[in-house]
Amino acid sequence: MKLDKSIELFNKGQKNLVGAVNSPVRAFKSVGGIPVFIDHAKGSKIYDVDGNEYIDLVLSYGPMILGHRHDKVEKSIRKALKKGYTFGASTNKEIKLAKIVCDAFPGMDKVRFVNSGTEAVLSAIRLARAYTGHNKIIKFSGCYHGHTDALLVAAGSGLATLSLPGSKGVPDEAVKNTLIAEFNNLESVKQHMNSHNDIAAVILEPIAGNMGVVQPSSKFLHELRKITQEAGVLLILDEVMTGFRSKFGGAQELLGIEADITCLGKVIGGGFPVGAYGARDEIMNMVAPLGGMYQAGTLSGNPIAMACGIATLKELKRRNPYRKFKKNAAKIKDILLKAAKKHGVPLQVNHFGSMINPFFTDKEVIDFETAQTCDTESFKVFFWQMMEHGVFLPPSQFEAWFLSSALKKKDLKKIAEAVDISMAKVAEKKTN
Ligand code: KE4
Repeated sequence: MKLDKSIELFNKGQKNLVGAVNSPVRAFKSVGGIPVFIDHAKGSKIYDVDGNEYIDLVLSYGPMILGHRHDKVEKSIRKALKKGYTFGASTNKEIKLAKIVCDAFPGMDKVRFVNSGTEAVLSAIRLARAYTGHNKIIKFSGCYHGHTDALLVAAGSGLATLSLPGSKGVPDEAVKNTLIAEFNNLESVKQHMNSHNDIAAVILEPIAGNMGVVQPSSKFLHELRKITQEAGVLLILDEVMTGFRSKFGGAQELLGIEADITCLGKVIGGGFPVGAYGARDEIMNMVAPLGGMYQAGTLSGNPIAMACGIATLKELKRRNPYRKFKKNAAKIKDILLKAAKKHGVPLQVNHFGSMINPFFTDKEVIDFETAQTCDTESFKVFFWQMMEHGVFLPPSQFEAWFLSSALKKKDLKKIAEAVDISMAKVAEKKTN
């Protein structure tokens, strides 16, 4: 596989960019080799600077749910561009997107747009503290909520990939109010709640996607909602990844649970930088300029990003691709398990809606601990073989794969061929 130009750009990028990337996972650290640099994308395909074509199962870690450069979305962006890029004042587009989002989330009366999932989460934490007057936050090991200091402990995603326990530069004071519980383990939450009377909120990904895809047991979520409700502890559901991905709206409606505060990102910007946090009026009315909890942003509600988000969500609502997502995810799961069985490779596959990923382990993956039993060396072999055979995967065992509505039957056929060859290679490497 020719990667000359990516290598050239990777070397050139070292001078003025940290590791030639603007987000650590893009450096391919956990799979080794040189990260590919992308030239362009359209529909279900993405093309690197050396002209290699791939079926894209990264989708920029979620946003490109309609595939790349969807005609209707692009038309809306071009139209918005003609009016100007940003004004530092409100536009009707922010009201339009806010209505679409709030109508899709029963528990949400108001929303505030920001520029990333991280910003949405850090604002939600501050809001929970403002509303309850308490400071402690419970998070779950393996869940990743962006890089806000208070939550960079026992996180997933890049931190799980890089096996960094936390992060340098995060002072102890910043995490002294953060308590760690175990996903799918209610006792670990109860212990904290019985030992502390100043807990503001519990935050979790309703479907974890940052330790790989790990679903909550149905009892866990409902029990968690019950005990937090009874204790006056807010439940923050981080749907930055799951929002609009498993159904139009959030995973919470599918799972039959309602958050006090919901965080969103990725899909709601359709590829432009948009994050959001929302809740019922009595909570959101605490946010400036209505209340005393301050949060602001120069480009929050940016009109081009709003236009892209509106067009993306409108097309998602019209297309309603969720049944197809579920079908395709089940097909890919079947392809992976069949190939693993054929070649004698221990494999688990978890999926939820249009998020899916294989775990190279013989243990059922139900939390961060079991996710950590994966053989990341096998994943590394699998990853590069899939790249060689035209399938672009997230370069980490602990990142979810994403499906778009642009995925075609012939793409699934190609994925099946690539999986079979890649699994054979994994088996071969394991025996050598
Ligand atoms: P951003 O600040 O990256 O927009 O969102 C942070 C975030 C918050 N919550 C959840 C559940 C998330 O998954 C994320 C970001 N996800 C990672 C991928 N696992 C983004 C990719 C990256 O870090 O480059």
